[in-house]
Amino acid sequence: MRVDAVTLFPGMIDSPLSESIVGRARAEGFLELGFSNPRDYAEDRHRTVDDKPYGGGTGMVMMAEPLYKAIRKVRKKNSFVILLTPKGRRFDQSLALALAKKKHLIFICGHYEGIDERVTPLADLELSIGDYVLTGGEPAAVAVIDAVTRLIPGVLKKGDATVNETFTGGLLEAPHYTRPGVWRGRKVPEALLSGNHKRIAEWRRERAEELTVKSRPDLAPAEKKKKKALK
Ligand code: 6GU
Repeated sequence: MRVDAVTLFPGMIDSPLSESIVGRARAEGFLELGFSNPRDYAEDRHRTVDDKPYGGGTGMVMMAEPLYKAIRKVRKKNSFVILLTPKGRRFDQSLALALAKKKHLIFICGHYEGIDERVTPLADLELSIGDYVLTGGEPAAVAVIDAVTRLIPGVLKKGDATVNETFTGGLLEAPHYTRPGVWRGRKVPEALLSGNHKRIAEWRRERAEELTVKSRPDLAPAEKKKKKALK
């Protein structure tokens, strides 16, 4: 997959996505990540990319033309253009799965108070990563690119590593343990040491349901919630 980020601060995206699994996915060619900087398309000698908002108010607004030219530089026929903004649709795992099927993603990262509204029709999707405000779209681009890259076939070592994970099955994942069997007096749950695959699967299912009801009741199936509420 090809991904281009339109950003004034490419280092905020390039650096975190050079580490770990995504860094390896880039080195192995699963992900090709490029950048287009609106600053390179500024038209005055100060290379200005932002200006005061019409109608007054605090903060600066990213100007349409440098942003437009930076997008035009990387946009192709098959590009899917995503504008990162706290006003967008909330990102989730089902959206990550859909985006992982695309050939080319372009992420537009707004900064300052926002971008000139006339650029927004260039986007196929306006996307937010949650109900809080970041200084800019870059950390959101990192989160979305990370979540999408690990779903590209071949990126994760085990082909089925994403099948049973948190959110894919609609439940949070059961807890994990590794050696030692007793750590500072705390034991690994008996079921996991039993070697009985059916018992282990049942234990994981029960813990997943319990955890989901407790930490994310909004994700829990209705009948589980009712049962819990009556107990
Ligand atoms: Cl995509 N951008 C900004 N600036 N803040 C956010 C966000 C995006 N998603 C959540 N908060």
